[in-house]
Amino acid sequence: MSLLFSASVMCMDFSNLSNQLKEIEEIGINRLHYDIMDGKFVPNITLGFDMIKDITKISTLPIDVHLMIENPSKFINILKNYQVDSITFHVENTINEAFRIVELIHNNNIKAGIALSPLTPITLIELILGRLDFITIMTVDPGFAGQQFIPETLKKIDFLRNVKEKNNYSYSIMIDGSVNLKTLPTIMKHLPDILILGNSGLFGNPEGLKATFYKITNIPEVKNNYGAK
Ligand code: S6P
Ligand code: MG
Repeated sequence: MSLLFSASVMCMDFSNLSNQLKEIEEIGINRLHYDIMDGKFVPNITLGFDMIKDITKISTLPIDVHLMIENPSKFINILKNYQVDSITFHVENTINEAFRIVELIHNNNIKAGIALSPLTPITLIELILGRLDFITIMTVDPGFAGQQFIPETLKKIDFLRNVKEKNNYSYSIMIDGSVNLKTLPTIMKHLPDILILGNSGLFGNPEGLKATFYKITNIPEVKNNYGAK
């Protein structure tokens, strides 16, 4: 297994965005995590669509969009014009159209993912798992950076790994929310595929991005899997 890291754009320092984008690529971060919130599905508003264009001028990393909005299907037709690698939407407000949305995303040659808020049971998406490229297990309630980790969510990873193995599915399991030096030894017991680093794990650390990421990748449980082929 080869563990990947994704950096949360909403947690970056916007006064220094282009340097931070370059630096995270240099230090070995593998992907960019781009949160879009509308103040309705979650009580916060974050990044808009247009900034993706500017980011792709600076960064070569694949961009994963995480939609935390009402009516996500309405926006796939906008996002298809941006160079994003994947679009993830939440199942909690799309239960009657999840298959349709996945198809719409795939028809635009974009990878499709579903995110689950902490309290959403993993069995809710069992029937659609074979069609997904990514599943995001939220380990905090969606909406804000810097929240407290919810360890009960980690058992969802075990379920997903089992189903994936049994059925030969190809999705990657992403962990989003409070991934940091303190929580990683516990998270790594469940062997996720992609870890999203935000405020608590990377950008909020005064030691700087390089030193912080070095520490993260040297946690023994991480070191054994990071970069492994
Ligand atoms: C939260 C959002 C996340 C955050 C990231 C924050 O709703 O989906 O992607 O950007 O998780 O990281 P942290 O470590 O500060 O919780
Ligand atoms: Mg997110």
